[in-house]
Amino acid sequence: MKEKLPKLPRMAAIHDLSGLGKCSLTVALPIVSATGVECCCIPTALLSTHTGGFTGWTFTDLSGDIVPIAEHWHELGVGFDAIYSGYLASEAQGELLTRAIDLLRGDNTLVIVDPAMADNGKYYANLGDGMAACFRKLIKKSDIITPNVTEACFLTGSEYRPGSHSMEFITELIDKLSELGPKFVAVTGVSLEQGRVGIVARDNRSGKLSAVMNKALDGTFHGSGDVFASAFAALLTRGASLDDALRYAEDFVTAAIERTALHGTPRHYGLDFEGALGEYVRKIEELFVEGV
Ligand code: PXL
Repeated sequence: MKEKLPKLPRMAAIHDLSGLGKCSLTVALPIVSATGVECCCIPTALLSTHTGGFTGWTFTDLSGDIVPIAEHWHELGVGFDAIYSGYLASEAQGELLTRAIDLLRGDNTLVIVDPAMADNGKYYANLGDGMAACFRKLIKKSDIITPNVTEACFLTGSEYRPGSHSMEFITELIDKLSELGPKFVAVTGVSLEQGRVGIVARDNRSGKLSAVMNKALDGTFHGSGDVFASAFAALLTRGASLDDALRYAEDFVTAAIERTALHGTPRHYGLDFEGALGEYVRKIEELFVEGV
């Protein structure tokens, strides 16, 4: 038994809890924990399923709890190394999240905003341009954003283009997104050539552009963005470099997509990441000298 371990990194994860159809908290909690980061949850809504590909879902709005939970944690004096948010159940939640971030953020807290609202050129059910406006405000509070190509277009008022994408188009999107203030922009679902898909990212402090690509499978896998963003956010919180976090999160999401296809799982049920967690955890051990 070791005598001492370094402090466990701590993240506040502010997302909805959709009971079936893996996304949001049902993805963030297991992946963030497996990455060796404490995951403190603020559930923003409770749904029976997510809203993509299902009908008749139940919905309970938990907006009224967001700020009181953050206030309680603030009063307890608990520090957070990261705050990670995604899908918003209403436009009004943008303002509540801004208040929660203000309450929980310290000098060195990383704020990761995944503006989960759209894919394949379309907003998710019941969402529209108002949500893009709401995320534009929230992004002003963030250090890191992880939009997919559709979300990047909606946030910047650009016309959506399906792949293959030119690097020029993607860097233009990154330029416009950077005007909103984040230090690091990672655009997901980018296909620079047929048959390959991945992430193009830029560190705005150094100007360094990185691209991480893997083999693409046909069609859309629901929840891929949430699996990527959860692993990426957690790796950064654990202290990984941006390049390492991109590579390990992208490889993990690719392995999870392959397993989903092999299982024949309906696409709207989300990614079968469970069986890919073991290898992910073993691989990231190479990155961190100290255990958790
Ligand atoms: O994965 C994004 C997401 C999160 N939460 C809910 C959703 C969606 C996408 O459809 O409906 C409730």
